[in-house]
Amino acid sequence: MSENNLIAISGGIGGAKLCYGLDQILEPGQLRVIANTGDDFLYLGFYISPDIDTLIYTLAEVNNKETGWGREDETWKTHNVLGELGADNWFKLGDKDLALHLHRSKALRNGETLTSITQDIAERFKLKTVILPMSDHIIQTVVDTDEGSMPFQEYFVKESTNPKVREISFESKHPETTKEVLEAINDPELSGFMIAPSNPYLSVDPILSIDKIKQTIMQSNKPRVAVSPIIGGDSVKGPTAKIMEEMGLEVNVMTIANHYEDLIDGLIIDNTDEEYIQAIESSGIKVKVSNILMNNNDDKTRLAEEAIEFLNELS
Ligand code: GDP
Ligand code: FO1
Repeated sequence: MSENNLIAISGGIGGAKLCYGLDQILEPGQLRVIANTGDDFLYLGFYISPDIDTLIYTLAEVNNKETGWGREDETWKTHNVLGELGADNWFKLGDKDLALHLHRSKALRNGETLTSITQDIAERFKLKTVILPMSDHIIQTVVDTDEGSMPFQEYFVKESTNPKVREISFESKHPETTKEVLEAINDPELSGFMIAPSNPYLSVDPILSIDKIKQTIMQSNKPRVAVSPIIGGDSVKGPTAKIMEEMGLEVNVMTIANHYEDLIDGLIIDNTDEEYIQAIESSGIKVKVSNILMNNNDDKTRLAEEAIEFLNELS
């Protein structure tokens, strides 16, 4: 695997599974993940960056395997006391997790960038993969629903994704990326791009909403492959399928192919979705069929190996 230098574009839970597999088989520094920060928000005065943290905890193997977010062996003393005090505790911060938020928030207040404090935290967790926030500025995913417009975490956690989604937008005074992201995309040694199986609308689109990221990727002559987050007409976890229905989209891999049509050269779909091969290939996207459900670490490394092989075939 020494010749592979990859960029993965990822949200948190689903995307982190593939990133874990890639991280396991690549050499240190060969994987750079451009991470979604559209979910970031200020909560109890702290800066929370859930997808970056999910990626760090997952790659460091300290993540909570049941929820997909937060840390394993967590305690909830602060969360419980916040409840007793009548303070906000709808967004559950474990005690260990909270230490990270305290540390990062102080660094940001002292003028550090999100990119540099993320790099510092990743090094403390001994990661061999580089996690690059999509931006050092606030770019807020806003969900317009039948119950009004709300920031992402209010929709996702406070309202438990119950409101019906009408539109998703990304609000920012500075919709800019970082020099680190652009350098990574323009690296002459780069082998290609992998779009991880994250929620396309809520986790990948915020990254692609930054014009300079999308344009620079489109100008690159390196191959681009996505792994479908939809299997057999449903999402594996989370509200992807529900949101697709609410936005009037058919819940299948063809819709995922159409969504990424101008961006990707190849799409990896599940064995159960073989019937879509022809239709997707006629839209100009090459298809690889595999078992893309990642139930354990072996699944993650096997799928990562297959995705790299596919990327190399397309280069
Ligand atoms: P994020 O979008 O990666 O931040 O995490 P979410 O939990 O919001 O979305 C998870 C997405 O990943 C959903 O669309 C899931 O269907 C998808 N996903 C989760 N686990 C797997 C998996 O094992 N295989 C595939 N192909 N997709 C997955
Ligand atoms: N997701 C929830 O559904 N409920 C929570 O209370 C919650 C807390 C939380 C704390 C830290 C963190 O890094 C993530 C957390 N998440 C929680 C997940 C978060 O909402 C993510 O943005 C989503 O999983 C989408 O990627």
